[in-house]
Formats: sequence, C-alpha cells, structure tokens
Amino acid sequence: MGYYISRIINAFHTFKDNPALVVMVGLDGAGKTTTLYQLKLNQTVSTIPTLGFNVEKVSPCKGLSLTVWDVGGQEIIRRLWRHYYHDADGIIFVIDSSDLARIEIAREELVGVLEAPDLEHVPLLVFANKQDLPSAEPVPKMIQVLDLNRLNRKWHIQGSCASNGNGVFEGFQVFAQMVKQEKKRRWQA
Ligand SMILES: Nc1nc2c(ncn2[C@@H]2O[C@H](COP(=O)(O)OP(=O)(O)OP(=O)(O)O)[C@@H](O)[C@H]2O)c(=O)[nH]1
Ligand SMILES: [Mg+2]
Repeated sequence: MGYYISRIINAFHTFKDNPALVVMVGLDGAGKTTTLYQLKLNQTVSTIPTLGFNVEKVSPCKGLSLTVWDVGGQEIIRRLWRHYYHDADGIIFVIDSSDLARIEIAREELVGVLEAPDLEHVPLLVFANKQDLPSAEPVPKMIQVLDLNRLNRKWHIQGSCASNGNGVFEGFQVFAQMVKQEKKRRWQA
C-alpha cells in the first residue's frame, strides 16, 4: 500500500508541483534571453549579454510548468553550461539563423551539448531564430546544417523571431508536450 501511495505522491509531485527543468543554451547573441522574456512577459525586452543566467518559470501547456535556465553564451562561459545540465528534463538550443559565419561553431557546440551524459535522451528544441532577417537560413537548411535527422532522441525545430514573438510560444508548446511525455515514460519505466 505504502508503495502505491508513494507512487501516487510521486506522480502528483512530478506533474503538478514540480516544474520540469529546462536549460537553454546557444551562442552569444542568438536570442536566448529575448526568447525567454517574450514567452514569460509577452513583450520584447531590451537585453544585455548574459554573464551568468536568467531563470523563469513558464507554463506553455496545460498541466506542466517549465523552469527555464537561460545561460549566457559567450565563448568564455560556454564551459559552464554543463554545470546546469544535472536533472534537466529538456534542452533548448537557440541559433541565430542569419549568423552564417558562426554556424559551424554553433553546430560544434550543439554536438558537445548533446554528448553530455546528464542530457542523454532528454528532448531537444532548436529555435532557428532571427527568421525575420533577410540573410536567415530557412528551417530545412538548418536541419541539414545541424544534422538533426541523425539524432537518436526526440527533437523539434522551430523557426522563430524572438524580437516579435513569432514561433516562440508554438515552439515551447510542442517542446513542453515532448518533455511531459518523456517524464511520464521515465516514471512508468
Ligand atoms: N532581428 C532579430 N534580432 C533579434 C532576435 N532575437 C534577438 N534579437 C536581438 O539579438 C540581440 C541578442 O539577443 P539576446 O536575447 O540578448 O541574445 P542571447 O542569446 O541571450 O545572448 P547572450 O546572453 O550573450 O548569450 C539583441 O539585440 C536582440 O534584440 C530576432 O529574432 N530577430
Ligand atoms: Mg542572454
């Protein structure tokens, strides 16, 4: 009996009180902080480079809240990303689709992120951001460049414009469902 009660409490804890933990990374200037506050406040905020992190709780879909850690992307602080991965239920990678000069660096950083043992099997959301800029690569091209089809995990890519909000909510909605399903699958295992 105690076993079942503890499972019920655990389930309640998992789905009600305990928000899923999500880490958002990507190169500096990709638009992570703009994305986070577009979702949280439904507003375009003016940002400064993030030297540590921002953290906000958001509820993009019914029955699941996400605690989103937005971690600064400057080269010198990228090595700190891995310290945020422990217990993460999902990972978000934001990329500036118009920054062709750094697309290979972004790809390499994504590979490093996905190799982190703490992130094994967690769902991935990629925001192909800055789609408003004329030089932005479209989503199919970003799938190819980032080689997403080879991934052995659930992933979703969303074209977005964080500065006007296009695609931000839609991306988080799909992602939250993926995180919810994965949490449920792990709990049932
Ligand atoms: N045109 C355009 N500009 C954007 C978009 N998203 C963000 N920006 C701008 O890009 C710049 C960097 O945005 P941030 O959100 O601060 O980028 P970040 O990824 O948090 O950067 P770090 O904190 O340094 O890692 C800001 O000037 C934003 O206004 C977008 O979709 N389109
Ligand atoms: Mg930032």
